[in-house]
Amino acid sequence: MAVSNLAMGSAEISEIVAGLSADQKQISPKYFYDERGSQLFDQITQLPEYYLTNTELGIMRDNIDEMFAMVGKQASLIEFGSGSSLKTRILLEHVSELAAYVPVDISSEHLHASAQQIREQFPHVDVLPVVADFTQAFALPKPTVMPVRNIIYFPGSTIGNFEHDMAVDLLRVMYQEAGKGGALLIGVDLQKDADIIESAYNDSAGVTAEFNLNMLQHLNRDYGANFDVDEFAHSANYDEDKGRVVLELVSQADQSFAVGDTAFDIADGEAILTEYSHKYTLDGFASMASTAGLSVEKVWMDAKQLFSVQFLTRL
Ligand code: AVJ
Repeated sequence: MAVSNLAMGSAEISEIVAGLSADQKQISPKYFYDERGSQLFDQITQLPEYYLTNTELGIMRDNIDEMFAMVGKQASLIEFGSGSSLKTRILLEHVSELAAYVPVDISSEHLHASAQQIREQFPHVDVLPVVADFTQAFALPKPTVMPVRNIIYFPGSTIGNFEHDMAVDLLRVMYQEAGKGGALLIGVDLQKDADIIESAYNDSAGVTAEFNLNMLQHLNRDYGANFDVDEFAHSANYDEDKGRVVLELVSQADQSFAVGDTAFDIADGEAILTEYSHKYTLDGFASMASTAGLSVEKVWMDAKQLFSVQFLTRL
């Protein structure tokens, strides 16, 4: 079992080794999400300091009728990333007469389990899961009912994980998948007081620290690494100039570790970058979207303007 896991992960191992060989050691945030990491992320979304999820949910609840009016009837709702969230359920409950719901995820197991749950809860919805890496163009399934338009749904400010050029590339894939007459509904976290942002990534219960450190456990378990997890510490800082949170794992000693056959040295105080979480201004996001051929038609926010849900159409 462990051996076949390693064999299946050889492309990933090369990617991990390349990231750790760079001047700034780094590991992609996608390695947060093994089973334990997904559980920890669910816990994060319920932390009092982590304003993102609850604020976005509130924005959805408060504006769902207006959102439905913009989506229209007989649309195909295409969700980039996991399709089991509460936000998706709010949409499916209120957006009646959907032609189809198409969750797109790279993890087939997770995707099919959540698709099945959605089918049970919404038996009238044509649920057509697609296993794909959504950063690349992929083929859309043909629903039984011909959709009037495609709506790409990308909640959670996951767009914030991508640096500017990669975010534009991803928005271009969405533009393309939306097709003629298509639109995007996307959750976008906003720039705000640095203390609010830093607390969201340095919670008092230490869940985010555990989430960050779990990445090393995940690599030890599934990718033949041998990190001494106790010798690393969680760090999260908001870089106000760049408008992004930088998550790192900081080495607590001069030490070495290996990933598969490749050995690495890391100095005391040296960091491994694990995640960027970009925060946007409304103008900054609109200009990034326009580079990808998209125009912001509508922005919904909470009263404190912490978070936004935005409706974008093709220019
Ligand atoms: C799922 C990428 C939106 O950036 O806030 C939460 C991930 N990292 N706490 C975020 C995360 C640390 C989250 N995203």
